[in-house]
Amino acid sequence: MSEVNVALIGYQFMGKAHSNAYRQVRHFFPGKLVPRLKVICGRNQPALEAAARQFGWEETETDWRRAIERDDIDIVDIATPGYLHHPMALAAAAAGKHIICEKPLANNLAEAREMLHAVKKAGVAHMVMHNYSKLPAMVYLKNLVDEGRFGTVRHYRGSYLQDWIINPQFPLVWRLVKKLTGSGALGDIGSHVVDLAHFLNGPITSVVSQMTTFIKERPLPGIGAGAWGAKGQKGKGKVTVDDDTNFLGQFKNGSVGVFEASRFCGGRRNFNIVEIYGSKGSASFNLERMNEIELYDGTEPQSGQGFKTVSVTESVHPYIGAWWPPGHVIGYEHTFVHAMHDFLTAIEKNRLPSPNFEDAVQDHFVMDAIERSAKSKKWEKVRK
Ligand code: SOE
Repeated sequence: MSEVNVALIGYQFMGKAHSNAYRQVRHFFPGKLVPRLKVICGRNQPALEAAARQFGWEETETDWRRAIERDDIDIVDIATPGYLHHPMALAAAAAGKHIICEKPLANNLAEAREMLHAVKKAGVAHMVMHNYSKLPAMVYLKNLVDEGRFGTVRHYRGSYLQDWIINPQFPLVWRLVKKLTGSGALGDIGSHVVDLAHFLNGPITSVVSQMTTFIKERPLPGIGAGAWGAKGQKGKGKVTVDDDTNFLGQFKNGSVGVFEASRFCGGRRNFNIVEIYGSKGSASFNLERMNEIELYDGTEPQSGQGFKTVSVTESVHPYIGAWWPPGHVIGYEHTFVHAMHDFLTAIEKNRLPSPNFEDAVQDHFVMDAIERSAKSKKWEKVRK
């Protein structure tokens, strides 16, 4: 076994999820490379030190460039707001580090392309944390699609609905400011929708879309607004991204797609659903019931037809054998453990992890077309 030293940049929601994954991965998925939680980076020293103690990081660093340039660092993990992904990935690639980057890869297509070019030139491993393709149910579904279980796919549905900013008094956090996040619902949750669609049903070739901002301005957050110079300011600021994005898509395989990404669907806390309808059968998945998938077999005798619920908790299901006996369910955080396992295995075997920056650029091609269509009000081709 050998250790790989990690520098994690970011200590909030994703910093917590990634830290947990590094600590858990080798307890459940034995492997040669063992991640060492070497240094965690952030701007606020007291909060950073508290996070280091809570998550078990050896050191803290408030200058992310210094962390990236350390000779003893092997992996740089970017878990920051989107506007920092591009400069951090370019610096990490130039320093020859393997890179994990939170989704969406970048704030726009041009940045994403530069990041892909940089990691290819550096010859380092690279993965984008589209963690939902690491769900046992999603890998199981992909296997069924690839085996032809559903026949010719005709109709694909992908919806990711949340409701955390329905209240107009919710402050203007970085995810609502274009220069910090690139786009709103589209990049944050729509990127998951696109990535899963690509993973399960192949390339999307054209789209028509609508992008809506319901609440045009919000109270400035007293704290954390330093990133864009509003620190401590009172009053309101302009929302500059989409709250709700819907689009239709045409897949390369001839099937059609219906997609939604919204933060304004009350009661939907993390309602990420996938439905696939083919000539021989169908499937329906809901992240909020992530240990189950509904399957319909159209080849059964009519008297026995109907959706059945499969509990994706058997040892033969992807990743499950490392965890618990059948019926002992797993959770959201396990998807990050699976991702870290796959990333470390790819490095061990000197092959590209997935999903990687190339996959993420394919997602950005689609998101770029969605933004063009929202402006043109016409179908737009996904331009490579
Ligand atoms: C949005 O609130 C969010 O945190 C996304 O950014 C994550 O990618 C998703 O997994 C949960 O919801």
